[in-house]
Amino acid sequence: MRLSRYFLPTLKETPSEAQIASHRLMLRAGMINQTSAGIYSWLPLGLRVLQKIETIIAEEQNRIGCHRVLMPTLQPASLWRESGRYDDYGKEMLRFRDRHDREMLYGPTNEEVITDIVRQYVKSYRSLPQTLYQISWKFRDEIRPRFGVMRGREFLMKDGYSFDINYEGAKASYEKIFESYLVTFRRLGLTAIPVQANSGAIGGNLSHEFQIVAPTGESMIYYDAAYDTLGDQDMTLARLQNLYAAADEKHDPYNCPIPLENVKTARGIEVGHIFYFGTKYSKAMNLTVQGPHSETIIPEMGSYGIGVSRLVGAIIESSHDEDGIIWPTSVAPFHIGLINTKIGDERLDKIAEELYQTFQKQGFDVLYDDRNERIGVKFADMDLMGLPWQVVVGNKTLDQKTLEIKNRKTGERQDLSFEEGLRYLHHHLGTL
Ligand code: P5A
Repeated sequence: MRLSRYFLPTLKETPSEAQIASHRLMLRAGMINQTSAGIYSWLPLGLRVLQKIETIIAEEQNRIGCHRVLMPTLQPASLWRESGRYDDYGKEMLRFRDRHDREMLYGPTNEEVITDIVRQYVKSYRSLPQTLYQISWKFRDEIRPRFGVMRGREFLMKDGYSFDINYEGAKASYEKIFESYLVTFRRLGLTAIPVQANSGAIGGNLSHEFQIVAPTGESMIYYDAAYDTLGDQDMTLARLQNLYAAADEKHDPYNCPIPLENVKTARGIEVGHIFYFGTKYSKAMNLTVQGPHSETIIPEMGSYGIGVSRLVGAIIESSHDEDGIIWPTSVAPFHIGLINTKIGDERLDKIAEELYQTFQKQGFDVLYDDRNERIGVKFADMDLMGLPWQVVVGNKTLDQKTLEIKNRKTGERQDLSFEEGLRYLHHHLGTL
C-alpha cells in the first residue's frame, strides 16, 4: 500500500473525548470514526486489524470442529417471547416495528435464533453434539457507552452455541471452547485469565470470563498470585485444579479459597465470556431430539462469546507506549512500514520503489510512506501506527548500500545490507 494514495486520516491533536490510551490512539491513527455515541465506522487501517482478529478467531473455532454460520442482526420479538427474555431484557434492547407493525429488535445476542434453527432440523441424538458460531454485529443500548470500541453500543461479537444430549457432553463442549479460547487469545498476543463469573442475562450456573489485566479495565478481578508466573499450559492446569480467580460480583472475601497472602486484585478487560445453561432455551422453545431408545431428550446448551471489536482496544491497552501503538505481528495491519526519507531524490525513489515491489513479491504486507512530508512527521506517524518493523532508506542507503531496520517494540535499530535485511525480516516475521 502506498501511503500517498491510502485513506489514513491521522490526527496530530489528542481528541479531547478520549479518556483511555486505546481510544486516543485508535482515533489518532485513523482507525475508527465515531458516527454516533458508541457507534463507529471502521476506516481502512482499523478494518485490517479487525479482520485479522476475526480470521484468527475463526481458524481456532474451525480447528476444534465448530461450524461458522451467519444469522441476521434483526430478529422478531416473537422468538424472545418464547424464551421469556423479551420482557426481561430491558432498555439495552433496541426494539422497533416493521411496516406491518410486527415487533422487531436488533439482536444483542443470538441464543433464540440459533435454538429456532436447530429445532427445525435436528431431530435425532445422532446429529449431536454440534457447535455453531458466527461473527456478527450486535446492538446493546448501553447506558454509558465509553472508551471507544471497548464499550460500544454496536459491536462485533463472535458468538457460538453448543448442543449436546447430556450434561457430560455439554461440559466437554464447554471445556473444549475454554481451552481453545486460551489458545486464541495467545495468538492475539494476549494472556487472558479465566475467572469465575456470574451469568447475568444469559442465564445458567457455570460461567467464566476471560480477562486481560489492564489498569483501565472495567472489571475488578481477584486471583491467585501463582497466575503471574504461569505459562499457557499451566493456565489449563490451573483451571483443572481450580486455582481461584473471580470477578468482583462473584468474589466473597469471607469464603475465598485463596490463602489471604496470595490474593491479588487487578483491573481487567473482559474479552470473552462463556456460559453453560443446560436446557434453559431448549426447554422453553421446545427443542427436543429422539434418543437411542426412542426417548425424548431435551438438548443441553452453552454459549460462548468473544468481544471482537473490543479486542482491538484491549490489544492496544496492553501494548503501546508514549509514541503510539505496538502491534503484535499476528494482528498488525501491515508487517512493515517502508520510509523513504528523501522523496524526489531519483536514486532513492528508485531504490525504495524496488524494495516496495520486492517486499510484496516475497509475501510481506508493506505500507510504503511515499508522501512528500517532513521526515519527522513520517517517523512520528509510523510510530503511532505501530507496525512491527520499520525499514528506512536514506543517505546511508546511498553511501553504504544499507537499510536501517527498526523494531517498533524494542526500538532497536540495525543497518543491514539489502540481502541481510530481507533475510532478517523473513526470520523475524516467520515467513521463511
Ligand atoms: C455469549 C455468546 C453473550 O452475549 N451470548 C452469545 C453470550 N455474552 S456477553 O458476555 O454478554 O458478551 C460476549 C462478549 O462481548 C463483548 N461485549 C462488548 N464489546 C463491546 N461493547 C459492548 N457493549 C460489549 N458487550 C459485550 C465482551 O467481550 C463480552 O465478553
